[in-house]
Formats: sequence, structure tokens, C-alpha cells
Amino acid sequence: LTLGGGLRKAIEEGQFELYYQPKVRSMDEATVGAEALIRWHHPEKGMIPPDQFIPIAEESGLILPLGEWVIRRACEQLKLWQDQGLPPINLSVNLSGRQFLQPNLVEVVKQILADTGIDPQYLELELTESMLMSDAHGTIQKLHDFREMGVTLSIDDFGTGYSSLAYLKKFPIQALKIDRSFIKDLGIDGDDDAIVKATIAMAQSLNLKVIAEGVESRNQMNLLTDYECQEVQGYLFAKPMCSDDFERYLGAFG
Ligand code: G
Ligand code: G
Ligand code: MN
Ligand code: NA
Repeated sequence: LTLGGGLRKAIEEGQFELYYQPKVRSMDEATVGAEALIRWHHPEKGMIPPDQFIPIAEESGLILPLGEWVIRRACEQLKLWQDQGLPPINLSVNLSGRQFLQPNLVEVVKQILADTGIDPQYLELELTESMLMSDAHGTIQKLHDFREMGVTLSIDDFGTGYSSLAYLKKFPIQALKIDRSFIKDLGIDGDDDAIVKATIAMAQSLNLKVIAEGVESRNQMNLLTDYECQEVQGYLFAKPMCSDDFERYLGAFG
């Protein structure tokens, strides 16, 4: 499978689409946000999942135009939903490592927000632990610039990387997304319950919002509500959906 060659053409021809997965508030199960997830509709190979082409886009550097397209498309969609009078939601996008290192990333995001007329408070950027641990020059400055702009920053896949709790103190982060590997056996494997409870308690005392990922069962949901996890995301509520389906969902459950 040689996807690399097709990637540039795919960007030019607009073969990508964003899907949206609801983020649900535990208290009342209202949809308060969504995560944008990219899909590639390949003309011959059909739908290709991001796991298969994001690494190639990273290697080739095409992640920069592609990543920029994702942020712009997400903000344009958010604007459409706001103009339709749908309940206000926060929309998060995943950043890749190389994209985060892009020196003008802050300017790119600022320009997209200005072009689309989106209030920065509705945009959330999902970072990974490795981006924060890389200790690259300018990381802290970048995070503070985003914060100053009013964009929300969260740590994705929390607990799976080479993590240091020091960065929770050092960096201006607002939310932790507990990786779905800790949610899978909640209520079955006591270690996972202990880890999830401890993460939530720590987040609460640091004033960070916590989101549990990969919630698939009512039992997991009940436990997470007990543990006072503010928000959840997972197949129990909905899989990632195309914009039309998400719009209907938001109309019904927003
Ligand atoms: O549903 P799912 O198959 O969408 O996503 C698989 C992986 O691809 C996840 O780790 C997710 O974070 C990543 N991913 C999805 N969309 C994007 C995107 O727009 N940019 C980046 N960098 N990663 C994405
Ligand atoms: O790495 P990141 O958290 O961005 O990845 C999101 C990935 O998790 C996407 O591939 C998305 O489709 C997937 N996902 C979302 N909800 C669930 C769920 O409830 N169960 C499983 N197994 N995967 C999920
Ligand atoms: Mn994510
Ligand atoms: Na994750």
C-alpha cells in the first residue's frame, strides 16, 4: 500500500472529511463538545483510517498543510453550527508532533480563528504527553501564547506516554483525557479503577477538567459518574459521525 504519493493529490483534490464524536457531560448527559477526527476517502481504496496515513503525512511533512486544513475545516463547521442556532459546543482537534513543532503554529491558528469568526474559547487543541516532554525550544511559550489567545489545551491519551507529572504544574493545560485503555476494564480490573479515581482526584485539585475516553458500557458510565468524572466520550453515546449526522445528533441531544 503506497499512500504517500496519493497524499499530496488528496489534499489538492479535497479527499478528506472530518467526522465528529460527541463529548458528553456526565451530570445530565448533554452534548457539550465534539472531537474532530479526520477520514480519507481514497478514490480506489475507499475509506482509509488516520492511523494509516497520519504517520506518512508526518514523515513527508504534508502534515503541515493537512493539519492546517483540519483546523480550518473544524472552525468553518463550528461557525455553520453556531449560525444555525444549534447549542454551543466546544470542538477539539488533534495535533501531531511535527505540527506542534511548526514555528508559526500560533499565527496559523490565530489567522484561522479570525477568518472564520470563531471565538477562541470554542476551540480546543489536543496534545500528547510526548509533545510536552520533548523539551523543544519554544514549547512553553507556544502553550502560553495559545492560553493568552483563549484557546483550550488538553492532554490526549493521558497516562500512556512517558509522562512526568511535573508538566501539569509547568504548563498551562486545562483538561486531561484519560486514555481508553484505563476505561476498558473499569469495574473488572481494580487497578484501573484505582488509576482512574486517582487521576480524577488529582485533576480536581489542580483545577483541570477530566474526560474519559472509550466509554462503551452503562456500567463504565455509572462508575465514572460515581468517581465524579465531568465528561465522557465513547461508543455508548455515539461513534464519530459525518457532519450531517452529528448535526442531527446535536439537535436531539445538545
Ligand atoms: O477514529 P480514529 O480512527 O479517528 O482515530 C485514530 C487516531 O488518529 C487517533 O489517535 C486520533 O487521535 C488520530 N487522529 C484522528 N484525526 C486526526 C487529525 O486530524 N490529526 C491528527 N494529528 N491525528 C488525528
Ligand atoms: O487518540 P485519540 O484519543 O484521539 O483517538 C480517538 C480514537 O478512539 C478514534 O479512533 C475513535 O474512533 C476511537 N474511539 C472513540 N470512542 C471509542 C470507544 O468507545 N471505543 C473504542 N474502542 N474506540 C473509540
Ligand atoms: Mn484525541
Ligand atoms: Na486517546
